[in-house]
Amino acid sequence: MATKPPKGDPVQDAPQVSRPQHAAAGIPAIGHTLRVAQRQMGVRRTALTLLSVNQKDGFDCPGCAWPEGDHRHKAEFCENGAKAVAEEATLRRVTPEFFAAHSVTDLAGRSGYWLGQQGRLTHPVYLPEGGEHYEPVTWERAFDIVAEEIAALDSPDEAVFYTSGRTSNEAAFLYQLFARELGTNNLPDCSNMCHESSGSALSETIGVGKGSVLLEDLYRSDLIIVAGQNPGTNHPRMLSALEKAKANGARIISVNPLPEAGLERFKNPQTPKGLAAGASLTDLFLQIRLGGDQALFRLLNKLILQTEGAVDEAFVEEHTHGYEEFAEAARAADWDETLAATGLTRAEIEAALRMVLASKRTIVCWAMGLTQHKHAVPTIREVVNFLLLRGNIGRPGAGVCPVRGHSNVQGDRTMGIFERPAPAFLDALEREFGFAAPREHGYDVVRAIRALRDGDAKVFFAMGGNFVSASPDTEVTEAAMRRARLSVHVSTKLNRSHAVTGARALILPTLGRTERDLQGGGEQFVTVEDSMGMVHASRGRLEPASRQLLSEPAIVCRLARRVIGEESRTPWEEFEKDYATIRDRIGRVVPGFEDFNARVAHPGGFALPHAPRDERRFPTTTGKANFTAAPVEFPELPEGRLLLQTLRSHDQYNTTIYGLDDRYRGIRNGRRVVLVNPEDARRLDVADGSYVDLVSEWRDGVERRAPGFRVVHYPTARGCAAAYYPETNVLVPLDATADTSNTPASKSVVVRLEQSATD
Ligand SMILES: Nc1nc2c(c(=O)[nH]1)N[C@H]1C(S)=C(S)[C@@H](COP(=O)(O)OP(=O)(O)OC[C@H]3O[C@@H](n4cnc5c(=O)[nH]c(N)nc54)[C@H](O)[C@@H]3O)O[C@H]1N2
Ligand SMILES: Nc1nc2c(c(=O)[nH]1)N[C@H]1C(S)=C(S)[C@@H](COP(=O)(O)OP(=O)(O)OC[C@H]3O[C@@H](n4cnc5c(=O)[nH]c(N)nc54)[C@H](O)[C@@H]3O)O[C@H]1N2
Ligand SMILES: [Mo]
Repeated sequence: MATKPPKGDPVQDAPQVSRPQHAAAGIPAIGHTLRVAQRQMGVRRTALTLLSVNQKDGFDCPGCAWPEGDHRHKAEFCENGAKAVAEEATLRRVTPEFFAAHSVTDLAGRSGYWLGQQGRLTHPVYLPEGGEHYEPVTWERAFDIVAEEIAALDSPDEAVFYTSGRTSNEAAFLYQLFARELGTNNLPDCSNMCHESSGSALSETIGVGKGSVLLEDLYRSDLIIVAGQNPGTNHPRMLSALEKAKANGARIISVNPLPEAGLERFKNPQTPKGLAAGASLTDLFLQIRLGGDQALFRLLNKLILQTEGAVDEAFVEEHTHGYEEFAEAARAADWDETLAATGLTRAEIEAALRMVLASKRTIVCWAMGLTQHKHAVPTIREVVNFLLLRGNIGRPGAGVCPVRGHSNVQGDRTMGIFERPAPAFLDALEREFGFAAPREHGYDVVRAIRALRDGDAKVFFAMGGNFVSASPDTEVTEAAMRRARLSVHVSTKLNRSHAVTGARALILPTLGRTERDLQGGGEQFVTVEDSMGMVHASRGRLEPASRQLLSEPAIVCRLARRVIGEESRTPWEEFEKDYATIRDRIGRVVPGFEDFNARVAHPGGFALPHAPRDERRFPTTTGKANFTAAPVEFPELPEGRLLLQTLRSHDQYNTTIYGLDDRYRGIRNGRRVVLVNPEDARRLDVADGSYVDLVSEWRDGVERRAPGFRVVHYPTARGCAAAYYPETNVLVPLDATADTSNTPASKSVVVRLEQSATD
């Protein structure tokens, strides 16, 4: 089973628990960073590499999508960015000899941590049908195998092309072009599991599925609400921005079931002031119950409506639609229901209201705490209602700020990685490349898993990522993947998706961000788009991990030539040689990228247009910003159960585990822990330090169990629990997804705790 570290795995999960910390990113963080980095890269390489992260002529940090400031420090990296870099720039190698020594069965029995620790993939390798070991294969043969299996399909819709969010704009653009020339829109991506709910809610309400603020807006804001996000771990550079905002007078409300260290206090290692003082970031902490946010914002909206002069009537009149219906729904908001849904007190909500009313420029930031619930889309729409009411969109210092995850996940979507592309995008693609693009919607992640499970999809191709570990319902997903005829992974590092495969499997090793990309036309750079719609160049400096590696754009070009061949009029060869020629085409297809090559040459890059932000123009179906009025929902919790959120520790990047510690939360040397409020623990009779199985309860009656979690009494909101992803993905039912966006509801899994059977 996927859920327990196997006996042979030297990684022993033995959690030790101490008190959580109340401050993030101080001096210990830097010392820790260097130690982690040096273990992977050695001292000299560590210094060279970390110095070129996020510099104007360096590479974009593969950590998160938080934007770089204008004034880049010589050390514009954070602890976790450095870990992400070290993971890629490691000197360890996974060679053909490694695969000769370890069978796939052996690999399938290892923990994700162990797999990742083996180092960088160096050669293309192939697992033949019935084979026990991956064997080296030439690139030509690898592409032949993909072509064979695609040719054997009844329809191109039996192939699925997944993308993770590190892929560059250039590679992403080519990849979607290839899939569409082949004839399918089956382009699921990690965004389907991530910010899809934000995209759905924002495109419907403001007409653009992206955030409406730039970094400068944060600095000019007077209230920033951070809801459902843990920046101290997942976007550490955001803490510097919040610190600066505070210095300029902003106040901060954090809304979270957990008291996260970074939001409590922040010791900025990059400013002497921060070093000395250790700023307290949060002015008001609302310890909300999981899934209570829609109710909270709905009630705040009612209270705003009830306050004389609080609504920006001119804005509402001129720029919005649906106000009356929304106001009626908001007026019906109920205190008792809200207090039950949120677990907050009346006084706390009134304190928040005072801060909201005192603010002329409000920003709401959020991440997975809002997007991964059944009612995620109406929750984010309610946030939009909240901002619209006081004219907080399209005004400096105000707006929506969904904080993206993967460093280019936003850019990939802009480049057309989407299973439901806009007709205008396909029209432009057809005009530019002279082919008929498929119009039928493709599979998102959840639908792709069902298609594999049901035999409707037979070839699975992944541009990065770790599909089987990142996806919900691990056992269902793994069984589905094993039914594929062929699974192919373009990867930098070994992961579980290489061990749980289709009948035949390929691993295609690729260059990472940090590495020099030399092609026929000379040294290449690529481009990325950050969370705030800034596009800039990224140029690797290090020698590639192996001479066998191909870049992602080169892999797509060769694949397309082999699979589509003469039928394609696209100049794949030219694209491979010179990425500037790809950017020329992007400039002609994707709005906002006109004159791409010239503009990206500008140091720091350029900002993509955003109609609501730039001109208060809302390109929605009504031509206005839409208020919405969904019924309030919040998760129901049967007696004796807890609501489990699955989240990240401080020592992981999604399914990549850097180490077994979660320093800020006081957890060391183990990941199989479940954080439970002490009151709930008493009620459920689970002692701190005891071991339980987490058993998820879902309406299909199937038992989903994650065995052997150490109980940690922890100050989370009542009725709620937390445990790490991906160990708990086995508990998330495939069908438990957000309405509209179909994002797995990974932050609200109903579980019961059962005393673990002792071995
Ligand atoms: N170092 C590091 N950086 C990363 C990543 C990583 O794994 N490691 N992952 C990247 C990716 S892909 C992403 S998407 C982002 C993820 O960034 P986050 O969204 O910060 O990641 P999570 O760990 O899932 O944390 C969710 C947070 O929301 C809170 N929360 C959960 N449910 C609710 C709720 O119902 N309401 C409210 N108000 N709060 C809630 C949790 O307590 C937690 O603080 O980070 C990116 N950056
Ligand atoms: N239960 C639960 N499940 C979740 C989440 C959750 O909060 N809870 N979060 C969801 C979210 S927000 C996301 S974004 C997904 C993440 O899903 P994915 O993006 O699929 O997963 P990652 O773990 O980020 O992928 C790591 C792998 O990417 C490869 N890789 C790294 N860099 C590169 C590169 O430059 N090029 C290529 N080709 N490959 C590279 C490496 O081989 C590495 O093993 O997981 C989702 N799953
Ligand atoms: Mo994500």
